[in-house]
Amino acid sequence: MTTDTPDIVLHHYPLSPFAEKVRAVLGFKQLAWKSVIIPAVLPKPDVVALTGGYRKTPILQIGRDIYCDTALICDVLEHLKPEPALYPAQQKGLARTLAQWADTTLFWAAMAYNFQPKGAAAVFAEAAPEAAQAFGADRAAMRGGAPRQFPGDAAAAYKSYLRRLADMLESQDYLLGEAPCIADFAAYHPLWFTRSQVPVLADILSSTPAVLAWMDRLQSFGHGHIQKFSSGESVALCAASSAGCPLHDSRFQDELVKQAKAHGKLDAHYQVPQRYRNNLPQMLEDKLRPWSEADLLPDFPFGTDLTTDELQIVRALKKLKHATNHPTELLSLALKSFWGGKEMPMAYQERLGLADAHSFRDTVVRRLLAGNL
Ligand SMILES: N[C@@H](CCC(=O)N[C@@H](CS)C(=O)NCC(=O)O)C(=O)O
Repeated sequence: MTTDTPDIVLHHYPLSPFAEKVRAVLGFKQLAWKSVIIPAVLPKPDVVALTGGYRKTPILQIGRDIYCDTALICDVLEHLKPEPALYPAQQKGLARTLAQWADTTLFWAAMAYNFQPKGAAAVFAEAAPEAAQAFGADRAAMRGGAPRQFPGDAAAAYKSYLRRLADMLESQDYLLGEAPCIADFAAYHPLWFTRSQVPVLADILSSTPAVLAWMDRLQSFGHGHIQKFSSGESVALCAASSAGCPLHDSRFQDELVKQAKAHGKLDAHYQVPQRYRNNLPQMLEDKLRPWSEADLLPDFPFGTDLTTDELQIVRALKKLKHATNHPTELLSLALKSFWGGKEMPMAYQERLGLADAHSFRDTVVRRLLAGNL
């Protein structure tokens, strides 16, 4: 991994198909990552502490940021390492839509097929009977008591979906072309479960050899470079990253660090690295100036309900507000206004409630604004 790629931590367990989707994407992108093994059933205290309540698998952690749901996780990985791409330029919408179908319709049919009594017995062959019972009860509670599809119905649907995939692979190596995309990884993981976790039921795949060959191709990417990590280490990483985040406004960092130290979330000697201390509005303004001056950063890129007159007033008010904190600016503004003799249009005066202004304060404000319209 290059030094500017942050630590990627995946919280998962080996048997999880959705985790296999992400592991395969990590392999495709040849990323290095830290692996935290989490429980497959509740309770999961460390997981819910990190997510704030979400219990599903997998979750992705980058420093103090936690990403739930594999659709989002894949977006984040694409952002971190854009090549090789998961979202083909010309087919982004199609790829996402096909992935969504695979993560839902295909997944549920496949899992109902995989967990028919023969499959469940194979999955829990080595486990204690209580483990199988706990798993069944946990998943039934997750489904809100709703039954799984009947195995016969699930098998019929699964077969028909496998044929659809085979059709797509007739003249190309991957579902949408010659390179894998998000749709391939989404369709792969439920089938991976059938093939590797319930081989007693894997015969269903043999009538679509093109699908098996495609699975081999996806499997050959591997899982990337894995390093073991404990859940305690991941919680510590989260705590240690909190104040170092480059996104925190530097004006609030000292107070945040003080609070985090008081609550034992940060080491008493922690100091925000110098490179994050200049995260100030002025710094952003300076960086963006060339584009603002070239008129490439409109104030309201998505449009505004304000009229042109109102926009002009807002600009003048902003200038005035800024000047009140900068005495020399205020002085030159005042000189310009009082000697310029410019009048504010009546429509503006009315809009600001200054049309009938007689007090000294209102008269000064009206003059100051008029000079800077
Ligand atoms: N839409 C979610 C679905 C994740 C999901 O259902 N994962 C299963 C494991 S494959 C799960 O969370 N099972 C319960 C658990 O692990 O606690 C995603 O894409 O991440």
